[in-house]
Amino acid sequence: MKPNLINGKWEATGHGVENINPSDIMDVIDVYAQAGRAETEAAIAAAAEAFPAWSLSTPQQRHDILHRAGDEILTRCEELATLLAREEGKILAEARGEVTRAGHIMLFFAGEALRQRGELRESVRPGVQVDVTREPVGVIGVITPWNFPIAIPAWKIAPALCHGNTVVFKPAELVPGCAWALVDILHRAGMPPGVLNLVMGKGAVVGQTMLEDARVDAITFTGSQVTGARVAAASLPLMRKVQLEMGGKNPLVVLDDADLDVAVDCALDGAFYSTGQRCTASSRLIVTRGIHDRFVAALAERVSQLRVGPALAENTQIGPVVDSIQLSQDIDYIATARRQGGVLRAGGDTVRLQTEGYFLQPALITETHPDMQINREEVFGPVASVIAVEDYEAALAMANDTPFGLSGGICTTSLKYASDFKRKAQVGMVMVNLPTAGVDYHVPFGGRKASSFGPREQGSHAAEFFTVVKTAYTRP
Ligand code: UN1
Repeated sequence: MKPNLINGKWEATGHGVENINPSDIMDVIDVYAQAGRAETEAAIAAAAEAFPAWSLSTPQQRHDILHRAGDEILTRCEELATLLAREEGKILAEARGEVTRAGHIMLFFAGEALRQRGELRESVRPGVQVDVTREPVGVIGVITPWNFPIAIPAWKIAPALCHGNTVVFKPAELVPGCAWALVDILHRAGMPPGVLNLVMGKGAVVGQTMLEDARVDAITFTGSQVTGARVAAASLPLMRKVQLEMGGKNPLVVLDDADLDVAVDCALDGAFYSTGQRCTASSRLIVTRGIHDRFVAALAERVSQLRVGPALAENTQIGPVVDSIQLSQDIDYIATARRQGGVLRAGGDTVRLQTEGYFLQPALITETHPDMQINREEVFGPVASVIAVEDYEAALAMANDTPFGLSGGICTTSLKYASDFKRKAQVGMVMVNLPTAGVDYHVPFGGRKASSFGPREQGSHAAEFFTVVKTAYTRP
């Protein structure tokens, strides 16, 4: 059984749960310890106790640990990618990309530890100096989703540690393998006891304990809107900082003047790669009339040719859906879309293979209206819908007609429309002639409206959440 890490010790307390491969449900990857309330409280206490010393550790010490961890992740890329593909279902090529991203994130924040910035200001009063510095926040609760099992934990834990905070990390129940590997790597890279704690287990137990404990100074969360709202509600009475990354219903606008091949490639990647299980997925394809039929025909052709298969098979393009609950949800969304008048132009059926897994042929649904369920709610699967519109103005209005605001894209050869869309799309990230998903690791990540709450993740902007500002006045 793989244990939890509490106060620098591996603790295999409580019972264990099996980690199952969604490409082959007979394949048990390993058994992982489940923390209860007592273990979670011990982890929080350890993080609180470790904070004063770690907050005063030198940038060199933090740099060296994160650098060693980044190097190890990159050196073990193939092995970690195999684990990721096996436990989450992302295909091997995508898993390699994600592991590499996690390694690069560690190295970026290793460097960031050495790039601490402050400001020296002249006071408005004579003889007084003012300096503005950033200090760590304290104990950070890190709650991560299953869809990026190593990259999202890396992009929350690395900045937390880099800026001098201590961490209590609760990974998603479906993907403890990558979480355990990441914590093991950081632990051996030299984390002092208590600075990084791993508590695998149920949201209702581990997550709930973290929410209730006032010693947790800040929580960074990626997951569903419902859980995000719970994190916010529990944190407000404690005046706790929160950073929430939740769903998306991301538009990809395709205009008449788009390069058809570019538009089809963007839609295929953005909507269906990673089995559509990305909060940045292009799930609403908003297409102007002049290109609509050509675009739909070309995309439907490509979608029906996508090779669905086991994540570890080298020629697979689309891996399985993560579990049976998600699969039946995806199927329900497709059925409701058809009942409400959508036309299933490609895919949408489950796929039987040699191994039993959660395989679904990606689905393209056309002739949809903006008020249909498929265009309002996040599916989080390989399902995309097409909405036909008259012109650019209608496309922009449609793109913004959603409670979400994470990413948005436009395919066009017009500088005028591209510039206008970049300015007016109500999203945190906007892409021109690129898929709405697949982001860089060194620049801010996040959205608006119901998609995100709190400061941005990633890059130098991560300091906003993982530090607090201090203004010091001195009369020498
Ligand atoms: C990406 O599109 O490269 O949960 C990353 C998610 C996002 C990460 C998307 N937080 O899907």
